[in-house]
Amino acid sequence: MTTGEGTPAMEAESRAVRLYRTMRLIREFEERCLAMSLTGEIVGGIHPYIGQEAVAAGVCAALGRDDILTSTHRGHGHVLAKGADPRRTLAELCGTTAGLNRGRGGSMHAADVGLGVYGANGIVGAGAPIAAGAAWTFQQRGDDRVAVSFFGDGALSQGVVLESFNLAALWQLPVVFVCENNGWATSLPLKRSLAGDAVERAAGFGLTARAVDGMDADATADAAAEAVARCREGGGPTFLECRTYRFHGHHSFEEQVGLTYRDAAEVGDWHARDPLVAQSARVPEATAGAIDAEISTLIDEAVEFARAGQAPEADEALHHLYADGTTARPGVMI
Ligand SMILES: Cc1ncc(C[n+]2csc(CCOP(=O)(O)OP(=O)(O)O)c2C)c(N)n1
Repeated sequence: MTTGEGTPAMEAESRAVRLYRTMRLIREFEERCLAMSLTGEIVGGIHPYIGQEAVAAGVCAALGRDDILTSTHRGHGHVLAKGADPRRTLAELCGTTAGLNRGRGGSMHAADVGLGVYGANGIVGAGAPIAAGAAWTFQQRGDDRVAVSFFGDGALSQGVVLESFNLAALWQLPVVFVCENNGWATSLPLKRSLAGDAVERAAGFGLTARAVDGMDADATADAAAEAVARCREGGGPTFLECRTYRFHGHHSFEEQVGLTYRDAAEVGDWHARDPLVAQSARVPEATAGAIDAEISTLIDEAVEFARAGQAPEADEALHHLYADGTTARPGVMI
């Protein structure tokens, strides 16, 4: 459990400690996933979130259990920060029936609806209208729940994202759009894909909009808390441009291919601002050490759990595609 609401013992912990635990969990999870994708245990590889942990941790620290989020192809960090079980998340990535989605979703479509994780998503920008739709439902029902949509800078010119901005502003929906601007969409730098400025673009739709240091978990958590409070008070949507960086390639296989589109000095500059190192400096050394040991054990257990899983049966491939009782095609009952 790593969201804003936790056990009584966790409530007593400082926000700095909780942020560090979430970030350490994501970092270690992703490092193991990288290794497991290179050995083929995770088929198809992953999009590593390493370097961006402060965004998922900071934003999810502002959310309660009933709030929801939509995620991206680089989604493990969001899923874990909202409180998903690392064992079942890793099992999902390994395609086993013990996974969050019985192994049907994999890395890019891991979801845990009960926790408000309305899915990682392989389609760039596709989570924005889902989050806006959820926010519309909350508004119609008079709930004070909030929806968050995470997406990358590459989604900033996706039509469906801009349409979501428009309706969110028009209807004052309780949604927070979190753009994780890591400067690159695969190998395309943002300066070659975005006309104008991201914050000004969102403000042009009538959204409250601001840039945030996405390498600083505290700053991100503060900005998210303010945005979420505004939503709950009926003050409408917010756009946060979280400036961050991915430390690894776009995809785990990129390093095997050895692509070199990013300048070594640029990569080095961002590494020097490692958000996990910055956050560890904000918690007592002994506490950080204890969390590191706790997470290491947790991830060992997750790896063991995932490795022990079974692949789904081939003749069940069409199961769980539709709600119970719906017919996929004549004669095939799901
Ligand atoms: C609609 C759509 N177009 C293109 C792609 C191919 N694609 C996958 S990831 C990606 C780059 C996304 O960049 P960004 O949104 O900045 O996220 P990041 O990878 O930096 O986290 C692209 C173009 C896709 N998955 N969906």
